[in-house]
Amino acid sequence: MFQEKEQFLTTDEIKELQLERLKKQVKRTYKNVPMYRKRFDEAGIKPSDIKELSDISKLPFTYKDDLRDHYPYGIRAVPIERLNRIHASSGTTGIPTVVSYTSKDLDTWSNLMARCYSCAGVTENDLIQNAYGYGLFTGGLGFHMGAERLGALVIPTATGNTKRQIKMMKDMGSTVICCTPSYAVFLIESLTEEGVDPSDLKLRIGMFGAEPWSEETRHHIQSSLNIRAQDLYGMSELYGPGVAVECERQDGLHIWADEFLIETIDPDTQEVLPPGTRGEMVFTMLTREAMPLLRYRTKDLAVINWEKCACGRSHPRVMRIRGRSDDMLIVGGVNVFPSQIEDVLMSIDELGEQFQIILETDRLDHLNVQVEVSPAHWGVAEKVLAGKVEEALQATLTLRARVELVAPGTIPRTEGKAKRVIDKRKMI
Ligand code: DLL
Repeated sequence: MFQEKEQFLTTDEIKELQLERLKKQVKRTYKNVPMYRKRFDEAGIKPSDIKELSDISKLPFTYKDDLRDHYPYGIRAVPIERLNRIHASSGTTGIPTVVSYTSKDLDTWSNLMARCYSCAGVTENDLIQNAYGYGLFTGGLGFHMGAERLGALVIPTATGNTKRQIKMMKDMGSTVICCTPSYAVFLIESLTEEGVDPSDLKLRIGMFGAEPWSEETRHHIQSSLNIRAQDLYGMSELYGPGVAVECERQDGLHIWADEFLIETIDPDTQEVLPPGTRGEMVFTMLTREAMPLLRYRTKDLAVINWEKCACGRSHPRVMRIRGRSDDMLIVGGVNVFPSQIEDVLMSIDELGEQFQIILETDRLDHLNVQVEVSPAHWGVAEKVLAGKVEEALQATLTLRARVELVAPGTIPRTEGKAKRVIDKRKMI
């Protein structure tokens, strides 16, 4: 098992390491990052005020906008000459969020990703097909470095070219597939089209993340491919993939708490919430050299569970991520998460896996859900089916949705993160 000791640290050991590292990191950050020094000074805080873990609540938050304000090289505690790599994610504002790494950071990240594979049950004997995007996106290189660090064989197919993807999977005998859950769903469809029987493949584990996905989608992927579908969380600001992963119990994602200090807060009042309460995840990176983020506001909403897992690990678990506070749709005053709609749609057998949410407004907001019917049910009693879907959505969302059933294969597929929502209200 890779980094077995780190995977099985006890809660006391984790807390001790966290405090030691937090003190050091706060000192380094104050000394080397002008933005933090200014904020500490303005708030009248000194690094020596951090005496115990709960003192973290004295520190200022860091926001995505802080990274954009420091474009292009971002918040940095080392000179550019010491950087070894950058990644970037494109935002809606047009200014990319750039993140930077020293060679030690890349080493830490590789270890974290290798630990994730290992925790999910992947070993050095596996053949890992990596279908995440290589490039500025952290998915491709993150999964790649981790696979190499683990000592496995990595097949860097990257995104797209689904036919070649399937050919490699068959010919090489890939045992692990890494991609977004929405691409996995598309792969399943493509296997059927190509006439490939999943039982002829050697796949045994899938490592899926980069977007929210439902328990129903997990069942679909697991049963169609006959694999274990593991959830993995990360974001570019926190190295990339590798922050948290499910163990074989599939009962929450273990956050590697010796590297990431997690808090949950009420996004409106900014108050720190007790464990077990749903809130916005806020992360402090405990050892990152190049871009040491303190109390980074992720906007991802989740519940954290500090109870020891049945697998024996004590790293706290983030229970399935419902979505981001900025993904939440407000339709006629009602809060709706796209993942709630996904849950409902995926639980109805007659429907396919692809859907789109279209929001429109005249004076009132309208929630339209376009969903594909499964090939076996297309053209059969559609009115009855549409009524059934509308009723199921109303029961969960407490909101009326207009359902449009469409033919299998008509909603555009994506190779990376799925685009589920078209908000025409913003286009007026
Ligand atoms: O998506 C890094 C990554 C790559 C994670 C591959 C996992 C696999 P960003 O592009 O910066 O980085 O997007 C980060 O994606 O704040 C979440 O909202 C969402 N996200 C990532 N993983 C999950 C997950 C990568 N397992 C943003 N479940 C995050 C739900 C996820 N949402």
